[in-house]
Amino acid sequence: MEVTNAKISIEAVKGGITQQPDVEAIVNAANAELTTGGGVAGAIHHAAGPDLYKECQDFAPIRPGEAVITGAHKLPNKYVIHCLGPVYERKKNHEELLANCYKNALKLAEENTITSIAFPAISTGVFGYPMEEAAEVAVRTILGELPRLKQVEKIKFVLFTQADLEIYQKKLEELQ
Ligand code: AR6
Repeated sequence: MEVTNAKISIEAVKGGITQQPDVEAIVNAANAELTTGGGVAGAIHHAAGPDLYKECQDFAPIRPGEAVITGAHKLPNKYVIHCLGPVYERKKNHEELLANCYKNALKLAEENTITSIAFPAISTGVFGYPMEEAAEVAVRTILGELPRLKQVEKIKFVLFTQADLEIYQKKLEELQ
């Protein structure tokens, strides 16, 4: 699945976030302390090695919706952009905070002249955000940011399961 808007391509793929050597930056679904954690964060820290944790400690803690950038160490990428997604709680501002993750990650990508970036489905694991709702926020926010992007040319959504991939593909078709 690929959506092309002028010179920016957006695609959804099935896979692991640490196995995306074709992008300059991968996004981490971090915790506030920027420690190893599980899920995406665990996989990223495991693959990057202990120096990533050391570099992260200068930036911690971060708040929900915030993003910080580090090197990627042993990963096949150049940068890791760490976002703290919101914990899903009904009637709270989780939607705005999740959108801020995508906006702030893209802002850092632009500031660092990054041309390609891969996002996992932030907040949809331990933080309990339903995949369907999270995909809507992710895709809508990214599409809304496209006119502001001058450096980024390629955006990938990396989903862990076929079911999650199909949800994203449907959203990309609906919202483009
Ligand atoms: N590659 C791509 N997607 C993955 C991978 C992977 N290697 N591993 C899991 N997913 P989560 P959150 C999917 O829990 O909800 C951590 O422990 C997973 O199926 O990683 O933002 C941190 O330390 C799910 O759809 O992130 C935080 O404390 C999605 O990625 C907390 O969990 C996100 O799952 C963050 O929770």
